[in-house]
Amino acid sequence: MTDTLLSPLPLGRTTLQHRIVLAPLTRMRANPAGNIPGPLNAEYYAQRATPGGLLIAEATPVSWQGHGHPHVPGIHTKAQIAGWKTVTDAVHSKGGVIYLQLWHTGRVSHSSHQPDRAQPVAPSAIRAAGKTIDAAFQPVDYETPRALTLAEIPGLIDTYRQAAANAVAAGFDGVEIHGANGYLLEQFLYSSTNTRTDAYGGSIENRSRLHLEVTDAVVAEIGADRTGIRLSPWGIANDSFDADPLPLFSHLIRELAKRALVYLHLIEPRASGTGKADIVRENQPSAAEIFRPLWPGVLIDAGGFTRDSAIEAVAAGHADAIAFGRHFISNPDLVARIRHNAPFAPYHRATFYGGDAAGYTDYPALADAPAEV
Ligand code: 8OZ
Repeated sequence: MTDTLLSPLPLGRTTLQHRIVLAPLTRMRANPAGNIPGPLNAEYYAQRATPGGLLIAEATPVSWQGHGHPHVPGIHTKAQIAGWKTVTDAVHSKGGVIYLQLWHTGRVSHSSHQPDRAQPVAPSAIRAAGKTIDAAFQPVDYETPRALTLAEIPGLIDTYRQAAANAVAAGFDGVEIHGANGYLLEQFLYSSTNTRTDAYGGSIENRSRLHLEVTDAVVAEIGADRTGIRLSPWGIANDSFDADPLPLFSHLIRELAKRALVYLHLIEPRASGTGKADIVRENQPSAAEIFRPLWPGVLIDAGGFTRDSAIEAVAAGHADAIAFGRHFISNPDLVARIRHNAPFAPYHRATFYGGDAAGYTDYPALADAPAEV
């Protein structure tokens, strides 16, 4: 039988009942006192949970140093673990499966988010172009980061290992390493942000090293069958750029394939960087189609999918599952809408980041939608 978007998919220690995935989405609605998830976050994720459906919870810093945005939940304190436990319990009570995305923002942080207002860290002291937001949601220029010393790298890797252990303690079914979108790991990977001359810079092997060492540490802690990774080949988010992505990602994905991870999650180049705007880059290669032959395991694909293109991508075998972001924000019952071919409700970009229930938990499901007149 041909695989379809609504057919089951074995994934690590569980079997998904369909292949529609909630993409990891930054929403900046944790309690800012301690960056702790709470009841509103539990309600949001539970609204999107379905029996055997995979939710990938938002990018979550592995340490205080990893933070780079206001009101983002962490996974490095006891209170955060307890907060996340209420989220995973709410999702599990609806039969859902939930992974946590492990994050370090690197150079695209800002000193206002750092302990003791320290300089953000990065592979090299190269500032990102453009602006970010400070702890008060005000626009500020990026700062020049401090290059991490070689001696700091084992400790950095250990923060990912500890965060994975914390995620499991918080009830997550697994973790996804955020290796994409111009954050710390991708800063190591890309030639434009990594000019190091040690074992973590220069050759493709060296620039891929941190991704692989972080992966190995997480796998050793919680198992390859609970460890996924997200990559954005040809990505341009957060002023990221690589001179020659094809050999770079071919090497990295071949190496990751040896680790038999639970999944590889790709962001299509056509949608890279669209978290912050409705831009679609046309005429880009399809990452899933290019890298599928290198990846024997489960492949999740993301980036501007519609119902039809998601059905097609799975039926054609380009991907095993499809992650939806923006449409899952405004359609808590996205899975039911896809099942019944019901229209998607439009999303409101102004309420993506920060705020309260408005634009977060108040999008109605179809059954609660006001009747058409
Ligand atoms: C939008 C705003 C802030 C962060 C990503 C975690 O791009 C993010 C993010 C997106 O992966």
